[in-house]
Amino acid sequence: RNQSGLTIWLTGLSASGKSTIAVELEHHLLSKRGVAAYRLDGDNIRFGLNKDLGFSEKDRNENIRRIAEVAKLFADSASVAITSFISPYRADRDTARKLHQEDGGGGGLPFVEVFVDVPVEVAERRDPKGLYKKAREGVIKEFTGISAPYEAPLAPEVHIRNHEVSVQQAVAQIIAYLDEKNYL
Ligand code: GGZ
Repeated sequence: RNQSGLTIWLTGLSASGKSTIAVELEHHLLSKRGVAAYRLDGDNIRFGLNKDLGFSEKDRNENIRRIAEVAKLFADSASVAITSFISPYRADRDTARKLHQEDGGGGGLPFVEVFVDVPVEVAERRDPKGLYKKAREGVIKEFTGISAPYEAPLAPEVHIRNHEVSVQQAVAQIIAYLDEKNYL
């Protein structure tokens, strides 16, 4: 098995299903493969390390920069880091990728970008937390997909059309890629 770990970077709109996939993927890696996996998400990052940050473009840039650094530490410790953040800016995701792949003498760490793709109409119809509604009403400003940009990945390692598949199928798609690359 790849001794140096890797980062699986989920990106997609609010309510696209990133967290659900991340939870199932982590569980699969731990229970079926015996691989140490650790999830970074809003609950353990935005309420802790990044509680000083909001949702302006500048704060999102910094949010993603710090998350990339932390994910790299987990990957470097031979864990599979699974991040689930909107990460709406292509440049930020590319910086996260470079941070992993640049060779610090050890050949770099694999960075697997997973686009959790649902049309914004689908995410807005789901609206599990009522955030899209608040964004439409102007109560929440700069809401991704409504009043702030989401720059879709151009060449993600894995592209999940998440309104068309089950969570098990989504996880299987990611695992198939990891197996193909011999990352596990
Ligand atoms: C987007 C927002 C916003 C704004 C609060 N725009 O569905 P959720 O609730 O649980 O996930 C969203 C989460 C996004 O945080 P991230 O750290 O993933 O964003 S980023 O990568 O862009 O830094 C949503 C909630 O926070 N939320 N305000 N304005 N999502």
